[in-house]
Amino acid sequence: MTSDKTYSVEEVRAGAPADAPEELVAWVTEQANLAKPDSIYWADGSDEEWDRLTTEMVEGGTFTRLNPEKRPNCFLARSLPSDVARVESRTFICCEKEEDAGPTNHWADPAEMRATLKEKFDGVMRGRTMYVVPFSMGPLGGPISQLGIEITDSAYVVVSMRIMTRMGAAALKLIGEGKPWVPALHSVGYPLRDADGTTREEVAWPCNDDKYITHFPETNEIISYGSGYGGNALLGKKCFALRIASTMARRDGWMAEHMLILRLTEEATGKQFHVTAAFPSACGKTNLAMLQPTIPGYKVSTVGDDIAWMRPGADGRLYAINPEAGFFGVAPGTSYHTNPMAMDTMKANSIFTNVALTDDGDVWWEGIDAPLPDHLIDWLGNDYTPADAADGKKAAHPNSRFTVPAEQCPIICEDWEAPAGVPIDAILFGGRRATNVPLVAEQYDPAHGVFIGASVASEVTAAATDVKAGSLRHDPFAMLPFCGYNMADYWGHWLEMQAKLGSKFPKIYQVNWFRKDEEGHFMWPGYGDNSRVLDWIVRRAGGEVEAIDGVTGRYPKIEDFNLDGLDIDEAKWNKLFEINPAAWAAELDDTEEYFTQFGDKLPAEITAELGKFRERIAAAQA
Ligand code: O2Y
Ligand code: MN
Repeated sequence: MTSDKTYSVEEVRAGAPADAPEELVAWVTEQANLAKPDSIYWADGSDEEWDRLTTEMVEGGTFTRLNPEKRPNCFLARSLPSDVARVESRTFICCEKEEDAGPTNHWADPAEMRATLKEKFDGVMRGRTMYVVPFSMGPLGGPISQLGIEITDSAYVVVSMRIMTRMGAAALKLIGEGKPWVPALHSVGYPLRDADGTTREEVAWPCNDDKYITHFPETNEIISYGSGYGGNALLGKKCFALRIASTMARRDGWMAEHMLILRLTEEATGKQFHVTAAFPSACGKTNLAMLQPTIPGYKVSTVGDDIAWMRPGADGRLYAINPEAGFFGVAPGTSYHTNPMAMDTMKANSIFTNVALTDDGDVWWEGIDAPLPDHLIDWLGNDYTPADAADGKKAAHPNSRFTVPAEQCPIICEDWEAPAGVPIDAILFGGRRATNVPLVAEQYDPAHGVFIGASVASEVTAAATDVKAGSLRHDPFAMLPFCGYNMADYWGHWLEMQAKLGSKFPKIYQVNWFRKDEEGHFMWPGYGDNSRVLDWIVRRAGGEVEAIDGVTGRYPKIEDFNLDGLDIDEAKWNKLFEINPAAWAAELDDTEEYFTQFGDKLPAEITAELGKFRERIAAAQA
């Protein structure tokens, strides 16, 4: 029988890098004595470490090395079918008062959750290595950046964190200098030995059917159990950079948002505009972040594709950084047609999860440029032929992912790592809406902008496994699964930030690329043609063009909007902006009902916006 090892602080200290501070060593010791790993390893983020861990994972069956001629230094992982996405139903905000989590979060009492997790973590790493992973969200040492330490028993998480964050020795050095850090504890929940010494075999994708993705916003802690996948396990991303950071941001007067950041450069003048945009999951955010304009005169460069941290600068404007260092993008549908820049980003040094494998050791997914080959290994590890496709089976999981270093993006913005961020000119809110929502609308005033964000709703796709695909779900500010506190208080925080920055706060725009005609065809070409909408927005935000007052906001005049080369005449244009007052009255009833769940936390400004919206509908009906 193998007995559990007890770790002394001195022993952990001896194995730790010299600059690990005492409080960190103490925390690691405490977690080691609970989880009982066979060994502790401090990740340094080096190439040597990457090579060693990826090789070990190839040998252990977690990774398949892709053809080095086609995809150098790239790997494929296959998860279990029970562990393919974020699990919103098992995501908890643990704060003292339930009302502080609000009606849109799963709340848990912190003491009760700690007790539950203590049991789950007792011995959970037996037979495994405990990896200690220091990381920075945002450029190392930057004024908007934050530090964290993830403890994990998954080597897949370690190498993924190396891509997605600034991970390793440099982050630890800052922690050693006394900078604050967020503790993030993770286990896949699959010990290789139990308390009485009985062992079990390692598997390619260890995880547990029972999952807990927990956040303690009052103490800035994260504890995740049972999943090895994506947002559940790479704790710098949704758990830290959104749920915990949103609560930090509220306390400290900044903003943590589920937004891409892009720079639009007017080539003739060199003038730069920066836009952030919030879309619910699976609305093509990565595509917009890497947009290739179809209209002449503009160049887009990418600052971030998923998360923005924004702070007021000394000049009173709002500045944004991308806290991440990589992209964790949805593979299916990504191609040289839809997103050539993402395709070029993933040529090397990337991890693919749950995509299909070709016979020559490359990756394949539905919607990639290459036609379906005669034979593949699908995401489940089974042979896959065109007959399977004809049966409706997918070769790649719909939520399969590429994990790629942002610096490899050919259009990465030269200032993407600017520590103080880039100044924001406009903020977009979008969703996947077949009906009602026009192509673009500008806020009437700041409170209307917050109303636009609060009333975002989108047709659901595969990422949220616990919601029926195709149905419309409210997703305020695209933050529904990511806001670490009461959503109505979050709207209040936006109103406060707007009041603080006054006229320097960026104008807000509602966009919808997904409106369909009566035959069910998309009315707007989307992709690179979304540059036309950005063109109008930056000219409008800069006061160059007028707008027409409408029911949902202010709309472009057709003559101010670049439609050159598109098959969109005035009739089609009008359809893109058509308002059906009865349909909007019904939508507003639904929005109002949605808002009632927030009770008296709902800001009065939002209630007032409902009233103004009803007046605009009545005027349109008259
Ligand atoms: O399913 C997951 O674990 C990933 S979800 C995700 C990944 C990258 C960017 N955004 C999202 C999201 O759900 O918003
Ligand atoms: Mn996202």
